[in-house]
Amino acid sequence: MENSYVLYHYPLSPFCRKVRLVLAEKKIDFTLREERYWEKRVAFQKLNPAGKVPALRNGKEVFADSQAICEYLEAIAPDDAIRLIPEDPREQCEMRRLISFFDEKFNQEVTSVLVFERMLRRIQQKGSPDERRVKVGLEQLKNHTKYLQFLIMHRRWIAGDRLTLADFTVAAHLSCLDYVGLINWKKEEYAEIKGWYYRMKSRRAFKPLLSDHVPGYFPAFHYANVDFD
Ligand SMILES: N[C@@H](CCC(=O)N[C@@H](CS)C(=O)NCC(=O)O)C(=O)O
Repeated sequence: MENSYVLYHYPLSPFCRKVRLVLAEKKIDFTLREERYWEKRVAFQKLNPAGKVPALRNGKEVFADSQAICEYLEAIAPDDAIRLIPEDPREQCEMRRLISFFDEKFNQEVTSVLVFERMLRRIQQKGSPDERRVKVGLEQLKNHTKYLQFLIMHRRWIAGDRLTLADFTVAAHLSCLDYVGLINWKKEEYAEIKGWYYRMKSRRAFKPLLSDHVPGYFPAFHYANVDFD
């Protein structure tokens, strides 16, 4: 496939991580361009009027919004590429329900709060962490973990019997939280989730994410180790 894809991203954005994973799973070459979206660079605002990452550029064409990008990639990838959207409408519906649950509710209550308070606040020079927000975010993480545990106990993958975009969505969120050291894999509540995350983390497409390094913020000690030690 003709390829000059450039992904405008920020390393600890779960939405960008999802797209990076899907591009790699589909073996589509791309280059990464880090975008500090909060600086509101004029050229980037022109590229994506929503001002958000990820945005995927191919020459003059620009694709934005992680879910729209992933669906586009599913449609244009060669026939022998891995399929990540089920054909069955019921399975599709369940996959999309879970993607929107994690990209909206989980992100709003957990990922965006904790990643901002633990890291982005300082990078964006917005003062020291608001510990009250951290506490609420951690409490919400506990509640959502119960639901994730429930899902994993009843199905092989997040949305059912097969690997779908929903798995990459959830793995992208968890990997951000894991980078900032907010997941204690030794806790009982992660027992089943850990097995699933191990399967995700062991995939070749995941490797580049495990080498991410935000200057000045080392990832949690176990972050890059597939076996969590
Ligand atoms: N629904 C969008 C959400 C993307 C998003 O909110 N990205 C954040 C970074 S994690 C962003 O760029 N925020 C900038 C803003 O809201 O102005 C997607 O799935 O791509």
